[in-house]
Amino acid sequence: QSRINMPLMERAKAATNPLAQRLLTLMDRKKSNLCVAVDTQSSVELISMAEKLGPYICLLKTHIDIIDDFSKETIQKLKELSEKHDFLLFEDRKFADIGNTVKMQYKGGVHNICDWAHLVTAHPVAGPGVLQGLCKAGLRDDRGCVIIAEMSSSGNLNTPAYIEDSIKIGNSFGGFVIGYVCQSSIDVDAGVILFTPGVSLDASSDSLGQQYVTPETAVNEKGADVVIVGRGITGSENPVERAEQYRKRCYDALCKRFES
Ligand code: BMP
Repeated sequence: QSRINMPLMERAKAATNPLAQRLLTLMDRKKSNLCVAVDTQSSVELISMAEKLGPYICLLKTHIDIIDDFSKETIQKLKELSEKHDFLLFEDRKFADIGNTVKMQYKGGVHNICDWAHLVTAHPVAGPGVLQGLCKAGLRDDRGCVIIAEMSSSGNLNTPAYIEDSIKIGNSFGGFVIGYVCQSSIDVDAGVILFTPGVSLDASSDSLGQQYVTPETAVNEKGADVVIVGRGITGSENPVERAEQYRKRCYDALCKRFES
């Protein structure tokens, strides 16, 4: 049995990374492989979405540096809601610099990301140093990284060789890297998690290069375990209803894949 058709709890048992185990178990418990991307500049809106959508998601993805009215209270509330509604916090910081710089970006500044974000993203373009740097700042059981192997945007520079090398780098940091952001069903161990953004039921693209597929295409053809949805939920008239619709479509597709 491979990652593709193994049930979540079997994969949790196969996972060597404690945070990957925790996320796979949480997905099974909540019947959700939906990560919502709340890309808003208002902390009030961010907290309100986290409160409303919390019951339907396994992960809340933030871009904390776009918040205009950021304060420590924003983080305090996010932490409280993460516990109340049983989801993990995923800061999409896309660290991409030399190790020494990302170490400071991870644990310093006003955002102090490693204090609160269970997961962060990193581009491996600078080489393994980016992960060495992040590990220096925050290697503990409830902190992990998702490597961006392949982007959803048109014209991206992620060649097959780049994707393959990204996975080699990620695999050599198995204690910290829990999976990959990608657009294809790359060959990874059963305990490793694939995350796929660029999913919408309404649009096939936006005006700035984003490309969308349906939840079913993401899970079945692109091998997604976790589906990342932003504006398809947050930009709709009824985000709660929409989140439940996406949750169900994404999770049903995943369960069908186990049975295949
Ligand atoms: P939306 O569904 O509104 O297009 O948002 C997608 C989210 O996923 C954004 O927060 C974006 O930064 C992120 N993302 C992406 O769209 N493609 C990638 O390849 C990697 C990402 O992190």
